[in-house]
Amino acid sequence: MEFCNIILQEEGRIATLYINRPKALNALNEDTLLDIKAAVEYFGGSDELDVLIITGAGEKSFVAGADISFMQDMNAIEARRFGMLGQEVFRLIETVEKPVIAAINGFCLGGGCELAMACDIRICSERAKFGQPEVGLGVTPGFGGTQRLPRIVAPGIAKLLLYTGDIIDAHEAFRIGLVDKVVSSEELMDYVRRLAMKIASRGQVAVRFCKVAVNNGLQTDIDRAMVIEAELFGLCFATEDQKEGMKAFIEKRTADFKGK
Ligand code: DAK
Repeated sequence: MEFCNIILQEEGRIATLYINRPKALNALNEDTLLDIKAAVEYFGGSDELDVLIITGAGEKSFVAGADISFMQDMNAIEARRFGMLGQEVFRLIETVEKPVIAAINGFCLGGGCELAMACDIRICSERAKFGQPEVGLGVTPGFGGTQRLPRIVAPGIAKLLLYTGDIIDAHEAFRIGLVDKVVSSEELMDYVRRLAMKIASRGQVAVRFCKVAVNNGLQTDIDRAMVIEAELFGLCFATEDQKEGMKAFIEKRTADFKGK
């Protein structure tokens, strides 16, 4: 596939998407969002790929935000369209029925933090910095930040970050629950690849159903959420993976899942 501003690498059943505009600290313009959209659609539709890792090319940045130069002279209609494109792409990441892991290697600001929040799991290096600095530019976050941040961290902490635009370090991001693990810069990609491979070694129908159950269950009340879980749990018993997983346990061997 041809992309302008990303690199998509495949290794076994893992795909790694590098946002690749290091000169602009990987800031997101329209072309980059369209590249990400095409790559996620490809990943979602591929029978060969189980887990997607999203990271930033270069040493310094995951994504330093939406591209300020690109947005600067937009009128209201253009800004609305750009906001809706970002929302659509990030919602696609959130709803694609396969795990997506953010490997956050540096600046994770504005649209970058919003991209990371759309991923299922966030692992960062000790060098990572997080924030929603949009109010300092006279705008609100536009790619879902006002909605996902208070769903991930406590609402008061989300408002603290949104109202001040303050930048926090990796350990503070971990403390408030914005990231799930902090590792050294040198370790980051190895750690995330090992995590992706571990997830890919499990029954993939079940992994995907877990994503659906968590995401859909969080959108509704607990009684309806339990029904969602029960239906997906039941459906697992229509898969070869369930037969193989339980047979392998009884036979004291490692399961050989086929994702069917
Ligand atoms: N956009 C465009 N270029 C950027 C950029 C960005 N977000 N961030 C960095 N760059 C560029 C810099 O302009 C510089 O380019 P040159 O001058 O070399 O050509 C290059 O990357 C290196 O940056 P610095 O020289 O500034 O590097 P430093 O190490 O000194 O500083 C920094 C790193 C990350 C602290 C600093 O670059 C910075 O503050 N960047 C901006 C961070 C930021 O404010 N991010 C939030 C962006 S706003 C909406 C839609 C979307 C959004 C909102 C509304 N609607 C449609 C309603 C989303 C908004 C955002 O994400």
